[in-house]
Amino acid sequence: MQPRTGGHPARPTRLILATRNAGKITELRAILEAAGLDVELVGADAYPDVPDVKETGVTFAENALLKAHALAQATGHPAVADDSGLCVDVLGGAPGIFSARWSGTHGNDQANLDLLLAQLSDVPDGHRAAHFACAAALALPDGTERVVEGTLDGTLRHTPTGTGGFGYDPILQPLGETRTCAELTPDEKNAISHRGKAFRALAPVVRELLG
Ligand code: ITT
Repeated sequence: MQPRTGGHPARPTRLILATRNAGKITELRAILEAAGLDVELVGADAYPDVPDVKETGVTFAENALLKAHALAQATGHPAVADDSGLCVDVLGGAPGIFSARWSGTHGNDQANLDLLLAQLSDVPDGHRAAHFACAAALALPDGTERVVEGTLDGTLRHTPTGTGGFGYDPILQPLGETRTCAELTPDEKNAISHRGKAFRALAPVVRELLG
C-alpha cells in the first residue's frame, strides 16, 4: 500500500506516522507536499511487528512524544505521532486525553458521545464551550524531539448533527460556524481543525530537522 524506496541515491527521507488511520496519513502527506518537503511518509502499518505503545502520559504532548519516540527507536527512522481529544470547559477539560475511551471502551465513538451528552444534559447554552486539541510530535532515532499543538474552539450541541467525520464531530460546532464538524467537508474541517493546525505547524519543524 505504501510506496517503497529503491536504491536511488536521491531518495527522500522516510518519515513514519504513528497511526493506522489512513485519513491522517493523507492529510499530513498533503501538508508536507504543499510545504515542498521531499519526504516519503508511511504509516505504522508498514511496520506490523512494531507493537502499539501504551499511552501513559497525562497530556496530549506527552502521549504524542511517547508514540513518536517508540516508533523512531523501533524503526530507525524519524517518526511523527499525534494525540488529540475533546476538552470541555465545564468538565475542567475532560474527556481530554481520555476522549477515545470516555465510556470505558476504547474507540467506541457512539458510546463516548452518548455518555458525554448525558453528562451535559442540564448544562445550558452559554456554558457549553469546548475545544478539540491536538499535539503532534516529531522524534528522531537519536532522541531529538519537537512537539507542536493546535486547537479548534467551539460549543457543544445538545443533539448530534451531521454524518461526516468521526468521534465527537457531530456535537462540536466551531466558533463562527452554523454547522457542526460532522457537517463540514473534509477540506473545510482540515482548514480549521486542531490536527490540521498542528500538522501545518509541524511542516517547518520537519524542514528544520530533516530538510
Ligand atoms: P490513532 O489511531 O491515530 O491513535 P485515534 O482516533 O485512536 O487515532 P486520536 O488521538 O486521534 O486517536 O483521537 C482520540 C479521540 O479524540 C478520538 O477517538 C475522538 O473521540 C476524539 N477526537 C480527536 N480528534 C477528533 C476530531 O477531529 N473529531 C472528532 N473527535 C476527535
